[in-house]
Amino acid sequence: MFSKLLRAAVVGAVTAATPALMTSGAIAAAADYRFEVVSARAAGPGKTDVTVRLLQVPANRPVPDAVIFQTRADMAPSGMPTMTGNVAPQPGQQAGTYRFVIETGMAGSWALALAAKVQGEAETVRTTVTFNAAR
Ligand SMILES: [Cu+2]
Repeated sequence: MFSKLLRAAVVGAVTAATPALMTSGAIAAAADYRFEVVSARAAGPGKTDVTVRLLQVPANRPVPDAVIFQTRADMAPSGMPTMTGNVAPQPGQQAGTYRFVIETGMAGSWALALAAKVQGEAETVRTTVTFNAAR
């Protein structure tokens, strides 16, 4: 009951914010999903080990087995959008978590943009999260 109400509230907010989608009759299912940072730890010189969780927001449920097919790390949050770092996928530790070792050659705030396919969802899920690199 509660999750149904929550879902209705979220869908309402999404359609209100995206009138173009309303006219086409589509519901932005991808907006039901979000990546969030679980941890960002130094992993040797110039590297950061970043774990994110993919959540199905209305149910607040982790989503396993998503296929992350696009990644980009850059220092846009620090005013350096052209400074990028290589992103190497690693095995996640828990279902619904996804892990990367990112070449962060400079300390500061970094952005990690992710594009993923979720089983049963036609739309691509895209999220940009930020994390801090110690070095
Ligand atoms: Cu930089």
